[in-house]
Amino acid sequence: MPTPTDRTTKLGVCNLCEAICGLEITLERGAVTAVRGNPDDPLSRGHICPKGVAIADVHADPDRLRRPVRRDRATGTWTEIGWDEAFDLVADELAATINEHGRDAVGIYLGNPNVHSLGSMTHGTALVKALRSRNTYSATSVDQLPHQLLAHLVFGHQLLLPVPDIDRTDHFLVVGANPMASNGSLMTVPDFPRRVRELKRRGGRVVVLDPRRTETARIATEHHFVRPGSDAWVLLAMVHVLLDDGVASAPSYADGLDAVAAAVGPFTPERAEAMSGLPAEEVRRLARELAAAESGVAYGRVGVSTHEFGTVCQWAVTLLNVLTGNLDREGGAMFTSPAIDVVGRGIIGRGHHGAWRSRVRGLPETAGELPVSALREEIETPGQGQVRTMLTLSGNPVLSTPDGARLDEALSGLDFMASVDIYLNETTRHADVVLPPTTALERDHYDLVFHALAVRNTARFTPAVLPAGPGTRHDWQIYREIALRTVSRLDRKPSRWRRLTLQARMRTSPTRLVQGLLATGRTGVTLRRLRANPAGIDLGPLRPGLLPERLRTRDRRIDLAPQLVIDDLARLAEAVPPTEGELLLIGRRHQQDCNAWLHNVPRLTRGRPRHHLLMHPADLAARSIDDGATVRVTSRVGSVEVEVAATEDVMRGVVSLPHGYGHARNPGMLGAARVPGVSINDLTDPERLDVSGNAALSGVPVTVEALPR
Ligand SMILES: Nc1nc2c(c(=O)[nH]1)N[C@H]1C(S)=C(S)[C@@H](COP(=O)(O)OP(=O)(O)OC[C@H]3O[C@@H](n4cnc5c(=O)[nH]c(N)nc54)[C@H](O)[C@@H]3O)O[C@H]1N2
Ligand SMILES: Nc1nc2c(c(=O)[nH]1)N[C@H]1C(S)=C(S)[C@@H](COP(=O)(O)OP(=O)(O)OC[C@H]3O[C@@H](n4cnc5c(=O)[nH]c(N)nc54)[C@H](O)[C@@H]3O)O[C@H]1N2
Ligand code: SF4
Ligand SMILES: [Mo]
Repeated sequence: MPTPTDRTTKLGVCNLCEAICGLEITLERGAVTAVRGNPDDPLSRGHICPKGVAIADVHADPDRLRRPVRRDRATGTWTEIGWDEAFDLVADELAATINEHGRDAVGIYLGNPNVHSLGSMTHGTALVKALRSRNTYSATSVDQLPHQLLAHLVFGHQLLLPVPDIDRTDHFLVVGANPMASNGSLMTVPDFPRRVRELKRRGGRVVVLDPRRTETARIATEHHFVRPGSDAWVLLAMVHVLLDDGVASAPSYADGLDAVAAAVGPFTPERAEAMSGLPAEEVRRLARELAAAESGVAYGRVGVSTHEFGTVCQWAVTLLNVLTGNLDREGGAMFTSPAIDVVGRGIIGRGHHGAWRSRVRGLPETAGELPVSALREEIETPGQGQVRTMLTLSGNPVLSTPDGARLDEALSGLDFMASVDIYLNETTRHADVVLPPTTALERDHYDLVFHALAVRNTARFTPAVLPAGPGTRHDWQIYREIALRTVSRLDRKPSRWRRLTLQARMRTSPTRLVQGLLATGRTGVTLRRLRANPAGIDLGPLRPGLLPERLRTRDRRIDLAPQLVIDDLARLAEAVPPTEGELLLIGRRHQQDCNAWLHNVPRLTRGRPRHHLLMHPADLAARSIDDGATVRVTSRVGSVEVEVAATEDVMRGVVSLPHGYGHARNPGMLGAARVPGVSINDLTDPERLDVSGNAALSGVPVTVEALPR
């Protein structure tokens, strides 16, 4: 029995999703024995979900990597190597590729956890910049690229993203998002369930449009099915109704209302009905109720971002907020005022689009990244600029990007691959070297991104809860070594001044950088104050009236009708209504999963299996398939075999597979035994793209057939 003196409590933070919950962590003899939500956290107010409770399980996981490992290409066996050897090997190979084949021959993929780590935000981005490869890819283009492109075009900065003011709104229109499971995205909203209860208690309404009756749909005031991929029609028809009714108005700093009216003219509620299945009268009512609400906000997320018309959808959502007077207003779509203003101070760039194009398919870059749907062909197609060496940083594109099965093959043909990751996964198993950083509990954290997207202005600095394990390296130290050692080996070195700047930047710890950024900020929040208030400092609710000053467009005005979006409407207008009997595939998230990982954590994988293909009973009957049968699902690019589960929670004509499954593809993969199932991205199609280059993962046409017994 530990004595009371062995037990200490420290405040921590969960970095697993965008909700950034504050934690209270109990330590006994140096080991974590309990994790709770911190009730004193001004943002998360004690909220925690099952993943947060399990955060220390990742740290304790014996399968997690703690030392660099090197793969013997002949035998496939992995051996631990020293850090110096690993850094030199990676730097030698990166530099050799660049010296021989040019910078673009190094491909880089950045996965989702980069955004959740301070060291990756400060030093990982600097490494990527130092390598200056046009073949830079990330999870952004299977996620929120349409949001970023639209924010760049309309508000002048890719991260100037308005956030639903959920704590004060009277009407919350949720399109293609499931915050009850995801805890919110591009809307940092810990404790979504309680905030929704409060919203409804105030008499507010939550309206959900989703092809599946999700956990969020269940707690909503109303839910409507919409056919996957058809939302642009519905949302533009709602804009059409506002304009027709004469209730639409634009703020004085906005231009282009006439162009909007002309553009949405053809998108009537009747055509929306034909495309989406949502009755025209309902489309009209939804538009009118949003406009009539005291305050209201439309919000569209992954379901309408990973979409063939993702950018049009985000444009329409923005128009609904602007034209109902709800932008930059209490209870509407509001901008944050974070203690470290990554947008206003230009710490993250405004973004650009089409500055270069992918070599094989000619797809445009956005903010320095090419669409990850193009990665496979850039590795496989010979010629100048072919990707020969890959560097992946905290990601698993084999499971998370379209046609992952073929990317899997392509990765095995590389000259060299290095990965920074805490696990061997379906992607990093192809690496020659894997460099594992410390885990979140061993690192200091200040959230540069999610404070800037939160439903309330707060600031919080969390010192590492656990000491870094012996002989380990933080992610920023790994990035520092790779960057500095690679640059020093280049034939064509950057200028002396650039090298000195890089060295200075890389040698300053993330915490020191945060300290400097706070000291030069305008909110009066300093690192010293944050250390004295470890639960966080409350800076109050989101503030209205920040526009037009906060705009980053050159003229401090909003163009409501960006040409790129208007031009894409012709493609939308050509879309054809669905055919009888067709099936469209969508994804889903569960509260206990975290994209393609955490599947090695027993307490999150226990219980009923959740890998099934969900399908409507009538669609099953039409194909004489029994509930529970194993079926073959086939798309243009591939096919998988998986058990089916009948449910009326998906609309007819829609089937759903969870995203991030499919560890069984490689026997021996982590979590394979615990988590059966297949990868949805063996079915998704890299040819289906939004105008932004984002993958259209939603609404993939598939067939489903029973397998002979
Ligand atoms: N069909 C379909 N595909 C999707 C989606 C979908 O909804 N449907 N969702 C998309 C979205 S929104 C996203 S964000 C992507 C995610 O795609 P990815 O980012 O490619 O995949 P993750 O599963 O998040 O991979 C995270 C990896 O990071 C590692 N990791 C965890 N913590 C750390 C750390 O602290 N340091 C380092 N170095 N590594 C760490 C984990 O071991 C894991 O291997 O998937 C996308 N793909
Ligand atoms: N528990 C958990 N939380 C997470 C994650 C996780 O993996 N697990 N991942 C994190 C990440 S990286 C992200 S980006 C966020 C994502 O956060 P959300 O966007 O809230 O997450 P999803 O559950 O993917 O919600 C997408 C919804 O869109 C619906 N949908 C699919 N296609 C269409 C369509 O064509 N039209 C409409 N209207 N709806 C459609 C789906 O049925 C689904 O309910 O979640 C984050 N939080
Ligand atoms: S909601 Fe997100 S941040 Fe909060 S405990 Fe769960 S995973 Fe962590
Ligand atoms: Mo994401």
